[in-house]
Amino acid sequence: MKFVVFCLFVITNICDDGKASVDNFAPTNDANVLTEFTKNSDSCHRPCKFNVKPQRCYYTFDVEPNLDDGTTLAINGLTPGPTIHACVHDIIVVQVRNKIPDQDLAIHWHGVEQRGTPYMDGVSMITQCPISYGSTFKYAFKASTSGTFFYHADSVAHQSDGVYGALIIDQPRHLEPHSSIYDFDKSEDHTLVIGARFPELLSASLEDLTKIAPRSLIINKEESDTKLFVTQTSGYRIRLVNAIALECPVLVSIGDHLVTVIASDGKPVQPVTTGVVRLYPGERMDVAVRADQPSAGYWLQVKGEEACDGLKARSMFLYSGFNYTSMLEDIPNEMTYDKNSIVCGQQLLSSKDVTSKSVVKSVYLGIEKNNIAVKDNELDFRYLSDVVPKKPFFPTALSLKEAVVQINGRNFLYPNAPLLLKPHDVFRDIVCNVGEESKHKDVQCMQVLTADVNGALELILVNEGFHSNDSYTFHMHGFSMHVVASWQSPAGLPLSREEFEKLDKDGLIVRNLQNPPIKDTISVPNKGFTIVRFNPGHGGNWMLECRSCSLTLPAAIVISVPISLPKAVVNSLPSCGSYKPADVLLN
Ligand SMILES: *[C@@H]1O[C@H](CO)[C@@H](O)[C@H](O)[C@H]1NC(C)=O
Ligand SMILES: *[C@@H]1O[C@H](CO)[C@@H](O)[C@H](O)[C@H]1NC(C)=O
Ligand SMILES: [Cu+2]
Repeated sequence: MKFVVFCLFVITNICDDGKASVDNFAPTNDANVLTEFTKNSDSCHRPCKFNVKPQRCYYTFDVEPNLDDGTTLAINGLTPGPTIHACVHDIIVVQVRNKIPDQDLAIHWHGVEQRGTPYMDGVSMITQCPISYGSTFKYAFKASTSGTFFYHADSVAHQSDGVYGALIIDQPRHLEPHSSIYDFDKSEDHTLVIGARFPELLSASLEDLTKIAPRSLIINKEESDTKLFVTQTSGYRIRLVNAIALECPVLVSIGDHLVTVIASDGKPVQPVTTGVVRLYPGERMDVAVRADQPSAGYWLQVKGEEACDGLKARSMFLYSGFNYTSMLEDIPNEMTYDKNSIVCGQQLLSSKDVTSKSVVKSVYLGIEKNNIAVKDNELDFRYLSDVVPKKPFFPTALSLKEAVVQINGRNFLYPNAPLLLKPHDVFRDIVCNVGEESKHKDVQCMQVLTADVNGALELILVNEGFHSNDSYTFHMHGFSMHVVASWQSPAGLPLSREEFEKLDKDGLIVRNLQNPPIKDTISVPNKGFTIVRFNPGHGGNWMLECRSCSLTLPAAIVISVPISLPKAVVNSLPSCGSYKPADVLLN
């Protein structure tokens, strides 16, 4: 059994200063130091020094089909999109232009807490109106904590098609708890974003996404040609991002080298050294590796699991002076490892002890794959639009052939109006409270868990496993969670709610309340559970979602922490349905 902990987040308050323009948003106490900036993209990529003025970092993302291959979407022509580099306290401003014909878009900043800017979280119909074809949305948010993050399209299909990229927030080196372990932190060269390629555009295949299997894995842009240059005896920090949306954990190893894991999901952990690490979809891991082997070229290998089983990618890990021409023809040996030596972020310990706060509310989330008895035409898997009925707001499957993953026996229903911005416009009869889903007769309802800004929450995610052998990865928006316990039945037996509650009552479930890993992305093992605790701390509507579960109907809940947004902010944001006719859009 793994244990985990819980701790109290520093609660700062909202930065709403009532200014109407989103671009002007900035915590008031910082406003005077934000004068220095340029509009060059990457203008913020600089060594982060102590006591230096924060900057505004400007980016423009044009998201459009890549005409060269016809099977990907690209940002400014690239998959992955540009890496955002900032220093902690900078303001990141990204102007997103949707040029994907007839589709709606939103970009989510994965791992960014959006304290005070919940409307910048990038979830269509929850935190914003989707960005319709031909329109632009300007995201602006504070780089409030340092670490390795990434961004991706809100839609699983758009993310799978290539709309993702790295987001690195640095801090002065002396503040990095593990900087003594490595010599160089070259995030521009040593960030590896792992993606999957598909034979066709998922977002153009609305009929049945579950039939489309990934064809290959890529590291940054390449299946096999990314190069990392190192000099002998030096130590390097390498940032790994699993940017795949499907349930594709990946294993990563670097030739004959050991790696020391120093951070998981951007948060420092007690260092652990191993030959191979596993990242679940949406997870990030920072590792330190020393070039302590004979000077040569080595293969950094990535091996897919589950939905990506059998797929591989590799990069060259090259000692300076080594002529890698010979490696171009080389096929590396199979990655070899001892299963017990695989290190996952969730089993690590936080590098700092956390302060536990007693839990106000403990909530059971039973996850199970169920056959649901509905015909295709009884379901509308899309958002509802008041303005253009049946316009596909959000690419997702339109037919349902297989069982679906549910939380407490229901699938999430996106509301008819953006919940955060227009809560009073949301139809009341689509809402169901988490824990009381059975009162709602439909398969889909908007599952809401209302939380108090100061009330520590415990979420018990039990993957019951009566009808499935799959494990699921969940991602929490807005907060980092203390993963206080995680367990999988060694006997391979399904776990019912009654059995879980009995185990817990009998004191057989040990929670690590001292130094649990602090994560935004967690794995819930099949026939097992993961227990997290967190203090909501800041208002907003925050999704807890199993992205990989949602190729048909979404498996998610929204955690609603009361907030009152200034009218001026709400009015300055685009409203839903402000569509333009299709052919005058992109001249
Ligand atoms: C690297 O090796 C190849 C073939 O072995 C050779 O043709 C090439 O000139 C070498 N490159 C350098 C920079 O030495
Ligand atoms: C799960 O695994 C067990 C044991 O291997 C097998 O008997 C069962 O059919 C599997 N269930 C599903 C839904 O695949
Ligand atoms: Cu996220």
